[in-house]
This record gives sequence, C-alpha cells and structure tokens, in this order.
Amino acid sequence: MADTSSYKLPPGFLFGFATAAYQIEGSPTAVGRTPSIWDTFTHPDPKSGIKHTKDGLSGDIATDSFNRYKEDIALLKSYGANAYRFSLSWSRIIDFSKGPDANGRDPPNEAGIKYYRTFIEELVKAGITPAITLYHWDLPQALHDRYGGWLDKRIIDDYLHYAKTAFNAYGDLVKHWITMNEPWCVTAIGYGYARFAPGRSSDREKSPEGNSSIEPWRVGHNIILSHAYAVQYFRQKVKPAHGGTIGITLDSLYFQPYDDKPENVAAAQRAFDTRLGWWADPIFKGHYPASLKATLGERLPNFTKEEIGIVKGSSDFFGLNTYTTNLVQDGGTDELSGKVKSGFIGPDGKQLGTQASVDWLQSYAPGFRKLLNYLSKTYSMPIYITENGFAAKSDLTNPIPEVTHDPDRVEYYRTYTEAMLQAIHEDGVEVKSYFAWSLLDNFEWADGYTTRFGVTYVDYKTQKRYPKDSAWFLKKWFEDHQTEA
Ligand code: GBH
Repeated sequence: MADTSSYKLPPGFLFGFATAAYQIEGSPTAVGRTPSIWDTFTHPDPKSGIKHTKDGLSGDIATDSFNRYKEDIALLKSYGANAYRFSLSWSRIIDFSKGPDANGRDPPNEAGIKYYRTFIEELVKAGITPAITLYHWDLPQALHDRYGGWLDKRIIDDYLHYAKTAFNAYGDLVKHWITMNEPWCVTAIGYGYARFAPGRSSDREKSPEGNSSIEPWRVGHNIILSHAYAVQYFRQKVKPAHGGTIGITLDSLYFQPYDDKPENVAAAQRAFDTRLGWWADPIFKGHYPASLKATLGERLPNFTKEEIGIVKGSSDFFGLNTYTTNLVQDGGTDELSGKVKSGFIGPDGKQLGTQASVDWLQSYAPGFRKLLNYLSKTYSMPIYITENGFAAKSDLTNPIPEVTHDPDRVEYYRTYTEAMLQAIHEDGVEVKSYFAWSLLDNFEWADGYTTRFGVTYVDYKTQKRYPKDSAWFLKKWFEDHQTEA
C-alpha cells in the first residue's frame, strides 16, 4: 500500500458531493416547471404501457430535495464539503407553458429562477462553493416535441437562451459552470440503445418509431455546438463582469488493453476515441478523432470553419466523471463503443476488483490513476473530477440502521482517493476538484430506486437521511489532506 498520508491537496481544491436535478428534486410541477423527456420516459407509455425503469418508478418524488434542500445543505456541511455540484432543471428556469414569442424564444420563469437563487444563497451562506451543471439529461419535452430536441440545430439557440438566463441570474454568486454532463450517455444511451430518454434506437423492438444510424452522431454534434456557443457567450459577457470558469464534463472508463496484442492495444484506443475523443478531440484539439471518421464516413457531421473556431478551446478544464475500468479486446460490432469487446475478467481468469451492485461497475483504483495520466498527457488540461463513486451491495441487503456500514464503498473511496493523490504528487497530474457521487441515494435513471450510490442512505418511505460510513471516511480524508487556507 502506498503511503500518501503526507500528500496535500493543492490550494483551492474543491471537495464535495454531486447530484442532478431530476435524480433528487421531485416536485415536477412546482414553481411552474413543465415536463422534461425524463418525465415522459419514466411514466408508462400511454399507448404500449411499456415501463422504462426497473421498478416502474419515476423522479416524481425522488429524494424530495426540492422541499428538503436545507437538510441537504446541512448534510453537506456536516460532511466537511467546501463545494457542491448540482444541476438546474431547464424546464423550471424557462417557461414552456406559453409557447415561443415572436423571436422563437420561451420566456424565463421568474418563480423557478428565484427558487434556485434562494438555494444558491443558502449554499454560499453555509460556506459551500456552488458548481452548476446546466444540462444533466432533462431536456424540456416541449423542445423535443417542437423540432426533435437535440436532433435539430435549432436546439443550439434554445440552449444558449437557457444558459444566458442562468448566467445572468446567478453569475454573481456562481463561479463554476459545467455546460453538459456526459454527452456520450445522452447520445449513445438515449438515441442508440434506447435505455435512456428519449428512448430512440434503430432496433425496432426497443423503439418502434425508430431512428437512423445517423441520429446519435447528429445529436452529439449539436451538443458540442450548443456547449461551445454557451461558452463563447460566457467568456464574452459573463466572465469580464463576474469572473468564473466554464467547461464540459465527459465520462470515461479507463480502457485497458486485455493484453499486449497490437489489435487489443488499438481496440482500447478506439474505445477511448469513441467514448471520450468524440467530444474531447473537437473541443481540445479542433477535430473529430480519425478512427471515428474512418468508421462513420459521411455519417459523421462536419464542422464549418466558423464552428470549429468556436468549438476548439471551448472548455477551461477537463471535467471528468469516472467509475471503473474495462479490459478491452478487438472485435464487436457496436459503433457507439468503438467496435470492441470489453469486460472485467483478465487473461489470468481473475476479476479486476470488487463487484458493485450494478453489473457495469467494479472497483479498480490503478485504472483511475492511469486514466488521469492518459487525460493529462493527451489533452494537457487541468482536471476537475466531477463524479466518482460506487454502488455497494450492502445498501440493498442490510436493514436500517446497519445499512450505514458500507465497507465496499469505503474501500472504493480509500483506494480511489489514494490513487488520485499519487497521480497528483508522483505523476504531476493537475487535479482541481473531487466530487463524490452522490450526496444521497437517489433516482438512478433506468434502474429507478433499485441502485444506491449515496454516501447517505435515504429511506424512501419516510425520506429520512442516514449518513453512511463512507461519508465520514471522505470527511476525514479531506481534513487530513486539505491545504489550510
Ligand atoms: C453517471 O453516469 C451519471 O452522471 C449520474 O447521473 C449517475 O447517477 C451515476 O453515473 C451513477 O450511474 O445500461 O448497462 O449501459 C456514469 C456512467 C453510464 C454508468 C450509463 C451506467 C448505464 C449502464 N453511466 N451506464 S448500461
């Protein structure tokens, strides 16, 4: 075991927890909120009766954080967090109930804007730095109905209008902005695999209305452009007045070649190109990865000269959500994963690490350290870790209050925070934040409430919160390693 006890975090390091609006807020119509594609997706399809979540439940109630936000802030404080990453609900900030005005814009929703203003003021009063995600998957249903949402270029103006509204409402208090959360999940899972809203796929069994194999790439293109135009506005109009930093959060596993066969090494690179390079290469280097272009040909949209000028350099930092590592082999047909086969079992027949309660996640901290090194070498940007966490099996089996003992999650956080300190001190990687996912057990998308990622157990019958051991572990970790101001 490495001795990282003397390693300090850099001055100004942000430590805290992350959540997302649809996963915690509930109150889907409060203060004039209208539906998002996740409201639609999580309620049984009126025609087919199909349910899209494992338990058939939606985010209608979630952790009731719309009402219980003071309790959430108190928890953050008790866990020693100096920062909190949360997202805004687009359809609470913009009023979609009236229809667009003569300029095609929907008006701001003053009640929704005021709600988040109060919340942000409370956070700041508690000494907690707010970090806002503008888009964590809850596209206003109205925009999806109007022109297909992300499928159409018109989304760029609507996203910009929303972003401006938020910057102007909170720019004086909020200095950390994230434009998009995990565009790969939005496109691949929402428009390819149909497991996330809006549930589109070229596989007719999953999505009777169907898509074309062009859709994910078009959606991805419009997401990149929406991000870039919002950043351009921020830098021109908001930053000069208020300062602040803005960027995008991408998600990636560490893709480790299964062995040193050249075709498996190439496959791992292809997996990176598709998961990360799809976004990171245009944004940090100014072009799509060559392997993507080679696979997709004309199906990959082109940026105009003007567009790429705005896209290139459009993120102040590399926002990273990461959970696990995959061992990658050549082969496979799935374009959205780079046509690779991936898993957790190595050539020696051994599993990589401890299995989470979800099949896609095993703990493997060495992969985290390698990922940080890969990103720092490939993109030369400061890294904000905006999500990292584990779904422990004990969360699902133990009774209250024993359920607060979550040794697998504690072990995950112990090894991952240690790997991060090694990356910072021994490898020279610049890391500026660590947000654990998540503050609370919450609505876990297609898994409904059957998966728990929180450092706080939520009893959904009473909404009572029970801090788990992992919360106290992280608190102590930050105390031990923070640099005193
Ligand atoms: C993050 O995604 C999200 O930002 C956050 O909202 C979420 O709660 C958290 O992770 C925990 O999952 O259906 O087999 O393809 C992390 C990346 C991508 C991991 C989608 C789970 C779905 C598994 N996620 N993936 S599968």
